[in-house]
Amino acid sequence: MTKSISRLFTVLLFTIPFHLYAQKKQQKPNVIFIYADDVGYGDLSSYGATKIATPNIDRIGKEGIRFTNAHTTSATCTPSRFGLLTGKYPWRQKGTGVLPGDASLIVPTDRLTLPKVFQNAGYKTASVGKWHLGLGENNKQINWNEPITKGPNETGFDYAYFFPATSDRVPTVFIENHDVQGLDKNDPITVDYAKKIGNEPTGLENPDLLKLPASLNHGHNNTIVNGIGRIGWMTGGKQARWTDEEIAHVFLTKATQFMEENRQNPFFLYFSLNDIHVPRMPSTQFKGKSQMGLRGDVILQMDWTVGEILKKLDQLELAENTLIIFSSDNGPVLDDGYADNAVELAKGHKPAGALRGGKYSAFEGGSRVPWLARWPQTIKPGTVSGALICQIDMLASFAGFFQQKMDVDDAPDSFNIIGAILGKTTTGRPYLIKQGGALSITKENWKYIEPREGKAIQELTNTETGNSLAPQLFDLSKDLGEKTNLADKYPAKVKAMAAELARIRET
Ligand code: NG6
Ligand code: CA
Repeated sequence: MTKSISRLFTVLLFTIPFHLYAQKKQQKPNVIFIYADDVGYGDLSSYGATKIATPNIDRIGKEGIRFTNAHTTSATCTPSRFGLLTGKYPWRQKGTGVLPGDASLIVPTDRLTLPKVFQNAGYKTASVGKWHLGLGENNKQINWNEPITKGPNETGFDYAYFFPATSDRVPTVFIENHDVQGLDKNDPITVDYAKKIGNEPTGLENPDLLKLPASLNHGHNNTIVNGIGRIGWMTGGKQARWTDEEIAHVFLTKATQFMEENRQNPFFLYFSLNDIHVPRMPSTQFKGKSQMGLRGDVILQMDWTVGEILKKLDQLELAENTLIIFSSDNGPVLDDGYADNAVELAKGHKPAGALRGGKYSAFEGGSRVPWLARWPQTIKPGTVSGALICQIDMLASFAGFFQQKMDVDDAPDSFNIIGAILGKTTTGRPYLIKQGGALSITKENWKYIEPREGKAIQELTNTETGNSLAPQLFDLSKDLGEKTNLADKYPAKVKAMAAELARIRET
């Protein structure tokens, strides 16, 4: 009841349907959501980076809008993507943490999803790039040698070209819709995450075969593919295995093909980049081109990729009526498993900018991310917005934009804030719950992180986790870096925010 009232309220308050935006009678806008991996709040020149330049991504903001208070739901990939596609906080569903490469699909196939909103509006939809939301039936082992039963196609994407999990996890293959690409039936694929299978070299036993050594103690030392030790073991599928240096180009080709094929009709492209996740393996074009080693090189590669998408929009004469959004799935990390010297070579570059923490953290560094958007017909160039927005709001915002009705059970945590997303208002969502390890709630200028057991520093990645047995309260308007815990000074505020967090958690 309360939920439906609040939904009605937000629909009335924030709905600005599509026809009010369109200046002349025309086709609905194409929407491209570019989802980079592990890009921090300080990694782009438009967000203050000085040691690396990202002119193409910055251009989106210059010709459109740049957000300073935009967020993921979570500080890692799988839950953030789950939130984006379902409009539901990932912590409401078990098993939404970082998934292995052989996990079952965790996005429900019988509920509204972000791509289905676009399908319902008559769009062609595609998912190109990293998937990391599981595949196949619940608790059933995936057979990689047959068509894979459930995945992006079943959750709302007409077309999909992707890899299953992360590039540091097996199986290291591309899948088009339901089928592993380049598979030789006489060399079937087997995958295991519990034990070694087959007799191929592993990073642990054959470190001499590695072109990119693993960092100490991170793992990443199972089956070696393309000279890189992975998480998990695989056998077979030799011909189907990717070359890491080609991933960015392969995904870009598939993305631009989809744009070309759909130039005559509205499309939604979810373009989920492999960059800048580990293993950072730039193509020859970008090797050694930054002054920051491999991590810098893949930032340049990512920026180039975005530039190619912008070029393609110009070539197809689609730029004017396309909303293109760039964001990231979680905050930055330097050492995430491979000895690529990212820490040493950062030389003063601050991947999280002024924020505390990074990937895996409950502090802002984990989940406050870049978000730039351009839609020339609608968004005023050069807008900078401090509206509180979250990727989880894409679903209800676009449902509102198309004036679609949603069930109360659909996207329960998604707000229709299309006005903020398109820069028409700076009123964003009223509050936001985020997940590092601990949950936090942000409302107006205040952020409360609930007490949580566990280490204050995750040693492997040298991340401040935000874990503390004491409640933490920060005034983000004065202390974006979350340096001064004000919990003792404002006990009533702590109590109120803890109660609100508990209430939302239980709804
Ligand atoms: C972690 C991996 C890390 C990365 C991450 C997923 C270890 C020690 N670390 O478990 O390397 O793969 O999972 O990243 O295994 S994410 O961006 O997809 O969430
Ligand atoms: Ca990520």
